[in-house]
Amino acid sequence: MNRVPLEGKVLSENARVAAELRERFRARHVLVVNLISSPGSGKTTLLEKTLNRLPKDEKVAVLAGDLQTENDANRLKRFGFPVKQITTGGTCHLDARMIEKHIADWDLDKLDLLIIENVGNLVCPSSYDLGEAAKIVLLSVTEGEDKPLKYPSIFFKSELMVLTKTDLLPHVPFDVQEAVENARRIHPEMEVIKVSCLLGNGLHDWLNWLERRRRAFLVEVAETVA
Ligand SMILES: Nc1nc2c(ncn2[C@@H]2O[C@H](COP(=O)(O)OP(=O)(O)OP(=O)(O)O)[C@@H](O)[C@H]2O)c(=O)[nH]1
Ligand SMILES: [Mg+2]
Repeated sequence: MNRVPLEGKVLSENARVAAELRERFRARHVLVVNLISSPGSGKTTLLEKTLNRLPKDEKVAVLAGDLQTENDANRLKRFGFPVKQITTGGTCHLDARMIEKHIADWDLDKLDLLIIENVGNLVCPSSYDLGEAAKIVLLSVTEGEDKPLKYPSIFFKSELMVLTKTDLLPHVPFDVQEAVENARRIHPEMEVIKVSCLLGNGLHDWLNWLERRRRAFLVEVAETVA
């Protein structure tokens, strides 16, 4: 079988469903962000800290993707917001149909923010549009500052890079400036936030970014409607 045409078909079907989802999210004023990183960079930990700090009446929900286990959803459900796990079986990324299926019984009018934690992988998730407004890439300081150059697609498509685990900087030979320069060689407008979930550093900047991004999204939606 010829793999390329089949892959093209899958991606164009995904793009169609993602476009429908994007329209629905915009119509209901739900900002959707898609968190992508290699396994273990700290996506769920960042979300734990985020949910812990958000006001209890914040209209936020989370979809967490993994090949197996409900572990991440269980970690995140403790904060009282709607959370669902998507277990993909063997698939190394989430796709738009999975999102469509898992939000089917959620009332989007009751949400302002939907955070998707993608399957830990720097390659496959970058090809699958989920109808999100923004992709966010996480890079931890233990991964090496060359990763934006090695995995350019996800750095090119993300508007924000969250540099995680900065508390480990004294213990690893990681050059922050070089990592940021590499990310901006791939994507010159890349915004960067440095966080340590262990110490709490940078979480304020991250929460501010989410708030600013939501305001920009609402303006963008209003301008399209007008
Ligand atoms: N030192 C340090 N460790 C951290 C920090 N954030 C996360 N970790 C640790 O990194 C490991 C992986 O964190 P997770 O949040 O599960 O990572 P993830 O990206 O969600 O992993 P997957 O969902 O499996 O891809 C855990 O042992 C965390 O405790 C941090 O800021 N500093
Ligand atoms: Mg996780």
